Amino acid sequence: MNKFKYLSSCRVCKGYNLKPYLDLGNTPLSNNLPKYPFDKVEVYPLKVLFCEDCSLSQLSIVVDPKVLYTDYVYHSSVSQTFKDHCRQMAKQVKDQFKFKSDKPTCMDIACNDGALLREFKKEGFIVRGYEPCKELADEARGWDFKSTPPDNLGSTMIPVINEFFTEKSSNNQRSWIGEDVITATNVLGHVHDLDDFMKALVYQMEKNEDAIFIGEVPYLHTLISHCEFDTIYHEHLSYFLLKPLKILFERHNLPIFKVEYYDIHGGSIRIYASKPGREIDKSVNDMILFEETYEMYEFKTYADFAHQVFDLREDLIDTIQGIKKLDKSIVAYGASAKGVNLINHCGLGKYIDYVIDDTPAKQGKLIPGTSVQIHPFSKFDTDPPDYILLTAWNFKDELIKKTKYLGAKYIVPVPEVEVI
Ligand code: DWN
Ligand code: ZN
Repeated sequence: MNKFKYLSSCRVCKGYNLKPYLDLGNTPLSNNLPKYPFDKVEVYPLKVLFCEDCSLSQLSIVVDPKVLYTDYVYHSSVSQTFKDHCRQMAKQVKDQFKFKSDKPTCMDIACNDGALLREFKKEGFIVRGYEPCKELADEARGWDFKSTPPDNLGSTMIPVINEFFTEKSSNNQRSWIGEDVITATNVLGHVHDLDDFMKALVYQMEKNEDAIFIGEVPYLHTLISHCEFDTIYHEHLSYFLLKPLKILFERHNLPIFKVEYYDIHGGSIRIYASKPGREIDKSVNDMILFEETYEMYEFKTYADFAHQVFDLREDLIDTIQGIKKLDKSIVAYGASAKGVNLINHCGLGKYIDYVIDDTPAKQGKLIPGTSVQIHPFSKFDTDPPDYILLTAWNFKDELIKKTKYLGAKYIVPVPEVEVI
């Protein structure tokens, strides 16, 4: 496959009424971090389309997943906030649902470094995972030869299939089917062939009448209302409201029976789905009504959003330029995918002295599209900044708590530019 292809129809309803509403221009891949300034950085179109039939927002292209996820640098467990969120989910699921066995099973799709699996394991679940990136799959297994005596490997290891979760890979793992709980946090938005994913899910749930699927995705209403345009990047193929998810899951006879909202990752919805039979919680209808009330099924909502993006971008550039005129230093904290996007789309590379990130896999690399280096936290102490740009604003409290002692001011870019 060429490294990307153009979307031909809506990935949920297969309709052709796709209307572009935001074009962020040719943009580097947010997590493909170059090692050297002269490394070739590929750019790809970054345009968002609105489906007038099912209201799914989606990118106009699909970048080859192998390009995006083979050497994947994002590690979920770097954030304590996210680990706490995983703990809340595991505890709530254990308390909320009755399982046949006192050792229920849980499988996490695209389990990254195992942040969620470990929390379900602590709650007494037998856990497994799928993860396409080899290094992350090894980390999720907790399979650390050095510290685990050979005869004790089994007790620490979590079985993880180093593959994408597809109908084919699911069918190949026949012995694995029948989980009580199947989870996928920040996955559905990354999947191009959603029907293939759903067929794999149906297959996985085939042998367990009471199986439940729990999926978490960034919520498009929050993205729009909080102007979180930097979360639009090539890994995020789709931007969900409940409505298109409902259409997709009902098409595969796995109706969504409950939905919850969480602040994590800038605002996310958690959907619960199962085979027909469970009572549909009022939260489902309430959210559909909410989306209708806030005109999320109207194109004009998205045309207005595009203007807000332009205004926020101008505001951020003015703020940054004003600070640089005072000859102050600016450091970005968080080489997040959204941060890479923000820096590129607003042309901030020339104003940022360096970036800090606590992810070892990101350190020593560069922000793509710039010559800005990513350093470990220790650089804050050897080269303290006047201002810290919170490029991982979704973890604002956690980042401020860790850096307060430096006495720097903070630039918060989203939902509106503020200096605190
Ligand atoms: O969907 C996705 C979300 C869930 O995560 C993926 N496609 C990619 C990724 O997006 P992101 O990189 O924008 O996510 P985060 O979790 O907002 O990125 C935070 C960045 O900040 C990471 O690179 C880690 C870094 N960080 C840090 O260095 N120290 C974060 C915290 C909380 C810290 O204390
Ligand atoms: Zn559609």
